[in-house]
Amino acid sequence: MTPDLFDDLPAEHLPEIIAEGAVILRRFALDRAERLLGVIGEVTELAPLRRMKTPGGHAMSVAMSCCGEQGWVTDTRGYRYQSDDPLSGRPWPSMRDVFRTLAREAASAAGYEGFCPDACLINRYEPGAKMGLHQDRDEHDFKQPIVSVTLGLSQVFQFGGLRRNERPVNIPLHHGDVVVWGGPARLRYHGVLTLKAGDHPLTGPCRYNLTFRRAR
Ligand code: MD3
Ligand code: FE
Repeated sequence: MTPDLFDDLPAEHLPEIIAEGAVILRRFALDRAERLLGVIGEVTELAPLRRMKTPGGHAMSVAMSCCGEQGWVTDTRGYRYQSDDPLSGRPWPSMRDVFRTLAREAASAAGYEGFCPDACLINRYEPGAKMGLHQDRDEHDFKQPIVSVTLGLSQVFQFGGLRRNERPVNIPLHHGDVVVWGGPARLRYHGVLTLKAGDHPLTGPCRYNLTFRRAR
């Protein structure tokens, strides 16, 4: 047997380049998953998870909350970032250090130095929940990357092209996986398939996804 070139490297965190500008860091957040989930609990006590309405008037299947100086909202008036939680009329809970540090470290591991997010979206998927193909284009500067973190149940991510009609590639994301999207991948269409029922030791029947962004 020929020894493999990568045998001595830890199986963890090997960057997997899925397209120019898009890097998967498998299990990158695993060792801090329980702390991240604790912070999700703390934030969502102040800004509860809610199913917002799309501009078309349909309730999204994913429940969302935010922390940071800016939060992403949708209602019949459209999609936007704003500094107040529309449920309470008060500022979103502040960005927590564990969150900020993870986002910065992951961006740096993917080649984006100095990432400083002002928004973290917290998505909670329960069985049956999904997110259709879309672009993230409500942010001010598309040169800033987005960092995403999966916690709990696995879910199939769909990674498309720069045009909606390009067929997406399916990529399963698991507990602790982090993906960084920047450069030419920043405006790619993407979504997630319907979450299947399951039971995760830390999150029970759901998947959480954190996305760190620079909105302004
Ligand atoms: C690719 N969330 O909140 S994260 C979203 O799993 C969103 O909750 C999904 O799409 C989720 O907007 C996917 C992965 C992701 C996030 C942003 C991207 C992939 C991206 C921006 C550009 C290209
Ligand atoms: Fe998105």
